[in-house]
Amino acid sequence: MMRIDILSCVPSLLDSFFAHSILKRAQQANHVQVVIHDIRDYSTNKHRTIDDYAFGGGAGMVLQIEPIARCIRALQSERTYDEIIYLTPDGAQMQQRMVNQLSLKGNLMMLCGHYKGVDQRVRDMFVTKELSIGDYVLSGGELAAAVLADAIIRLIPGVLNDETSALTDSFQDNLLAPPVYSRPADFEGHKVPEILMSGHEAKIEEWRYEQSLKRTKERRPDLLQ
Ligand code: 6GU
Repeated sequence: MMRIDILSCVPSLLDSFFAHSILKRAQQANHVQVVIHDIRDYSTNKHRTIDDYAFGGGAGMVLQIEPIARCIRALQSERTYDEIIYLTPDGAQMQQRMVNQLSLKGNLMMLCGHYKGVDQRVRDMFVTKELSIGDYVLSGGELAAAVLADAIIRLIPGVLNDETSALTDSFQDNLLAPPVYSRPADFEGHKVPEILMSGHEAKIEEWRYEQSLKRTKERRPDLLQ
């Protein structure tokens, strides 16, 4: 079973996300265990503080190394981690290829940054991979960790109902997904393409491939390079 430990100073942001839908079912079916840790629990002072001013001055607080190191080491005493991932806007942008690779791992740790970030020594000493979800700044790494965990967990065999559906995702083969339709066949004069109701499987596959190619050329020509 895959295990994902997420370290955060705002763990309540993550709790409800993993308590729902596919992610809840994946955990109930023992495909994955997601454990969220409150970094504040590893503070040693009575006010449970975990941040301090930056050396050298400047605006913004820095997450200190001590509580984070204590938390990471406590977890490492229980299991060996394949990757310790720091979610940060200056990391490499997440791509499906990376997500595919991570979905094959056993134990992953994800560290969510906040404020001005974590003390650089956390990154130097513990972190093995730094990832961003895009070129915009969030107030914390929690949403990015949730995005990454969701993208990974849905790839674990057995997690999706239709076991083949992850294979036909946009990006899985550098093509965007084709349009899909359901009933009614005619909504206020807007009709479903005839071919999809022909029952001709090979023709339908060909049509879907053509539509994928057309969409990709129009919307994401960069994927075809
Ligand atoms: Cl991983 N963290 C934050 N704070 N902002 C981001 C991000 C991560 N990825 C994009 N923006």
